[in-house]
Amino acid sequence: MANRFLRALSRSRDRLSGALSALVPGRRPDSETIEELEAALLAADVGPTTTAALIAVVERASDSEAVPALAAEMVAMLSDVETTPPEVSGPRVVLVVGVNGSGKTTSVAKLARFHSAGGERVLLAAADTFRAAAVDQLRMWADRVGVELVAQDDGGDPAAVAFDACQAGLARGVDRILIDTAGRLHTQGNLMQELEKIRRVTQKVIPDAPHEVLLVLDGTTGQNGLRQAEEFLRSAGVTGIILTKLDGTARGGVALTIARQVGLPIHFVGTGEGDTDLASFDATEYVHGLLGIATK
Ligand SMILES: Nc1nc2c(ncn2[C@@H]2O[C@H](COP(=O)(O)OP(=O)(O)OP(=O)(O)O)[C@@H](O)[C@H]2O)c(=O)[nH]1
Ligand SMILES: [Mg+2]
Repeated sequence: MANRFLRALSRSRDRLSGALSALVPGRRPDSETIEELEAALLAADVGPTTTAALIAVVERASDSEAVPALAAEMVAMLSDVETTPPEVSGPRVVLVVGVNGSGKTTSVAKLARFHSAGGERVLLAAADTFRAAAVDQLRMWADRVGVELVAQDDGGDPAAVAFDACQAGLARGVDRILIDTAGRLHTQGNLMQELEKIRRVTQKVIPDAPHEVLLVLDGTTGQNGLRQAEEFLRSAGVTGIILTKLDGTARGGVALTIARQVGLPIHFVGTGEGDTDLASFDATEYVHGLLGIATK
């Protein structure tokens, strides 16, 4: 199967390729080669601590093993934090959160398409009531993808929309309820409380909801995005990441730092603006795409 991350990671791969080609099998990497690799990893947005850990592995590797050792360590870092979403008997409630413009609404549409294609009945909740246009945007996607939508005419209160959506989803027997929320910064206390309120009202209908809280992280924001992830993890109980906009940036290395430093699993990667531009995460495939290793 073709590597699904290949196109989205092309610029990241370009950034690493020079340094990787200097790691020749049968020759111990000299200090210049190591320095070049270190600079390339940092430039691809692998953070300093994670880069140091990777360099240590390359330095310890035997002459013929530098690239495979680097790849194996990267895969291990990403796999360490992998989790399987909990088993759910009724509708699975997924809350989608993140800062403004990170790609939440588009990701909700992509997830709707992905899970409908997998045979699920999906319902969207338009709980971004901050802007009138946000509801229209989600409605457009719901129509295009062919899934149900719960919204309130006048926008309404986000928690009320989430509540309605859970009730409707339960009554209709849907498999998955995806709640789109307004963009917010972790520093906006009132908006973070609003998320908490959304959680609470979903629990009134479905006691163990939300089953997943997905943080949509814009892959082009680099190390800045990591702070966001840490803060959202603390205050919004994030369970996993959707890493968007990797196409068109050379910062694909950030995935490693998210895993190692923030400790959150990446569930999906956004690879473009269309509703099919979503790839479920696979550590080996991702690393092979990043390092330009052919996937068998
Ligand atoms: N290239 C690319 N663009 C993306 C991706 N995901 C989202 N976008 C674009 O990013 C822009 C913002 O996307 P939205 O889904 O509206 O972001 P949002 O987080 O819902 O924004 P707010 O609701 O305003 O906070 C749009 O132009 C999307 O097409 C992606 O994976 N790749
Ligand atoms: Mg939105």
